[in-house]
Amino acid sequence: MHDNLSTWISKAQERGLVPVLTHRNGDMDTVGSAIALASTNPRLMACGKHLGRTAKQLVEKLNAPFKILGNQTQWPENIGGLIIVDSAGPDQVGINIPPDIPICIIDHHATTEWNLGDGDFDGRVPLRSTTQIIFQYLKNKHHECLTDAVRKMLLAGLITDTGRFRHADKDALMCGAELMDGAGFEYQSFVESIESVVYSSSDTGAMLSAFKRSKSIEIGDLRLIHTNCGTLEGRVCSSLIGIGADVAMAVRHRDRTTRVTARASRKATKSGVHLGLMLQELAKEVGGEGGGHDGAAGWTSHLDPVAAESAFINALAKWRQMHE
Ligand SMILES: [Mn+2]
Repeated sequence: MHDNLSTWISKAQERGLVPVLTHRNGDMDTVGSAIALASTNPRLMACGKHLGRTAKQLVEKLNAPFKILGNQTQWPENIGGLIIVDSAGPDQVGINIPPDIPICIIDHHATTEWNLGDGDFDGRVPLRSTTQIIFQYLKNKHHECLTDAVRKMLLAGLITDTGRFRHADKDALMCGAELMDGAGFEYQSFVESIESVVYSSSDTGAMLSAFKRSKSIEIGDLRLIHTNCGTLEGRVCSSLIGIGADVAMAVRHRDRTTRVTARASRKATKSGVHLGLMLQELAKEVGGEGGGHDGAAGWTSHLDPVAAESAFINALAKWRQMHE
């Protein structure tokens, strides 16, 4: 795979610029992957719709090259190819993908909505984070690019996507160790620096209100806690898992779009819950786009929030009956 990826990239950069586009959530895995990969060639450019909190902080601290694309982005004429990292489908980047340009997908999600053609490159590998795929490629093909800054980008993506290694497996742990092997910085201080994301008092207030509105229901042997909130849904859901939910779900409604964010405990996924596949199926049935991992997934649709909430609860009950 690494030889083919390297060939695809060199052909693309001969034709022109090669944007490396991130998922619109701008999380550390997608941003770290894009910046690390873009460091291998001057014609590669890391860019995307948004930088999440942790990613923004690290990009600023390391002065890493990343271009935020506005809503009216006009792609330059001379694009030789487009690389998209950590996104399970075209709608997840939040920007229209120019037609008739070869694309390269590098992703680790369990579900996928991409339709790839002849000149496209399929770099999908079921690992715990996209940064692992990028690290393996750099290790084999561009070892000189593994500077401390690039290692930090990759490590931060690995740490956040595995929930501080709680959802890691052997490969993810080994990747962490390899990233530290030869690094000129200390692991503990680095973790402390990326964990020190400061929440504003309005963020904390929004999360507290979301907890107050939370409702707990039993679906078979599963305890579902669900709520709605306008920001930091992922953080709210993982906190709800921390207080005893098997599955946590938060609904956000903005600009006539309803976003459902869901998390499941390891106990739940081991007993057959797969939120990514469940939400992918639900989106096919009632509309919108859904997918992700077994324990972390999302679904965006134009349903009203109450309808989306009950659709999720029904889907989970149905899934439970079929996959227990
Ligand atoms: Mn990821």
